[in-house]
Amino acid sequence: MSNKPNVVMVGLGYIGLPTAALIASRNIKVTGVDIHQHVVDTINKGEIHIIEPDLDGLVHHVVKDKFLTASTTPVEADVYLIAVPTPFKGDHEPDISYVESATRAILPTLKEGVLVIIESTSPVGTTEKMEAVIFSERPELKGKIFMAYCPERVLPGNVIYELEHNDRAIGGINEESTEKAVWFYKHFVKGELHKTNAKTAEMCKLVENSSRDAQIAFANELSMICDEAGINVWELIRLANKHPRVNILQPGTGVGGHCIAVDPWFIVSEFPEQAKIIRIAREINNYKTEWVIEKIKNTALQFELDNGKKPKIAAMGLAFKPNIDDLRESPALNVVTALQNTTLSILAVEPNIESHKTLEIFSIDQALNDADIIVYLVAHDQFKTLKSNKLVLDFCNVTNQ
Ligand code: SAJ
Repeated sequence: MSNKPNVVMVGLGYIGLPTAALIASRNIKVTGVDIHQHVVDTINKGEIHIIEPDLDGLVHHVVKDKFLTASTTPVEADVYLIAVPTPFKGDHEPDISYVESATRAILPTLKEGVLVIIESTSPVGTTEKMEAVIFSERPELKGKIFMAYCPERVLPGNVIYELEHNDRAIGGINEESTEKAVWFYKHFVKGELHKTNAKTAEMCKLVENSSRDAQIAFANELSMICDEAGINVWELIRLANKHPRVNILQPGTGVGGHCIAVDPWFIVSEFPEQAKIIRIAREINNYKTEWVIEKIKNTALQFELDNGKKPKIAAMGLAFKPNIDDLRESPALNVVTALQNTTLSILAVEPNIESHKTLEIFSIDQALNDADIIVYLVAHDQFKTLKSNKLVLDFCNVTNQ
């Protein structure tokens, strides 16, 4: 393998594109592969099709310098990375068909000595399954290529920085593969590269997000207990966290995003007997969103009884977490959608977006002015200094800061 490898990145989404651009920024030739022609065309123009701070400038630069090109078909390379989605099918079972089709797509271009790395969040055993796919179609490559699993662990909104600086767990199908993958990541990662085997690396990714999910579930459960008990949950958590070995996270509208609410199911579906806390944490966090909806409906009902008219409700925040514009898998959006299916009148506010395809977006001022009840669903910075003498339901502790 030459000193600077040629790279193919299959999947140019939220992880694949920033990773491809970062690698290309080290003057390494990267061919980004995506099945969507419009994605390929956009990138080849030096533009991007996703929202992520600092990514547009980086992509523009590496495309202009010809280190990154996009294509719908893979080419020959030294290193192949797979970063395609792994959605659910049926009852929360992981669907690895995209990983398999990506593997099959690169099959004809593989040659002796190449390194194949899967980055897609995957159920335990996926790398070994893909190894079997490759060797059943190309038996002559048995023992002659390297394969590893290396999950990304970047925070949406801070992807470029974290891709470069976070530690990584790297697990090969054998030791030579692990070593080869470590050599490769050293080209662009400044964080520590931790060696393990493929299965452990696969499980590591799932466990990281399950751990966070379970901790958030604990906070959400506390919030519902405190509501019954007449205790301010935020004060309670602040006080409990004064203990040197306690660190309770923050309750909210529920858990959203594309990772934490998804990955724990990969463990539950594979290990249903053992994965008890992991399953119940998922259920609690989903239930918290239902609980919020009920709370708002009951408050609206009481308002109507007291005032003889239906209230207008300002729903403050639609994103899946504070200070981003990403509405995918958002519990706040689920709350608003559920309330819009009732007879209640909802003024949706999301200061980080200008418009939405189905919802009318109101300005903060208009919503505060027109609404009878203000409901805080996401702790955006823009909400922290707002004052109102209306009835307030704060599910994310934005009014006490
Ligand atoms: N949330 C709470 N309370 C908290 C913290 C978060 O309710 O105290 C909610 C957020 O509002 C949001 C959800 O949890 O709805 C998830 O937000 P997040 O910021 O915890 O995580 P993500 O989904 O943006 O990114 C996670 C990260 N994983 C971990 O922190 C363990 C990130 O490092 C992963 O790379 C990413 O998942 C991924 O791609 O898997």
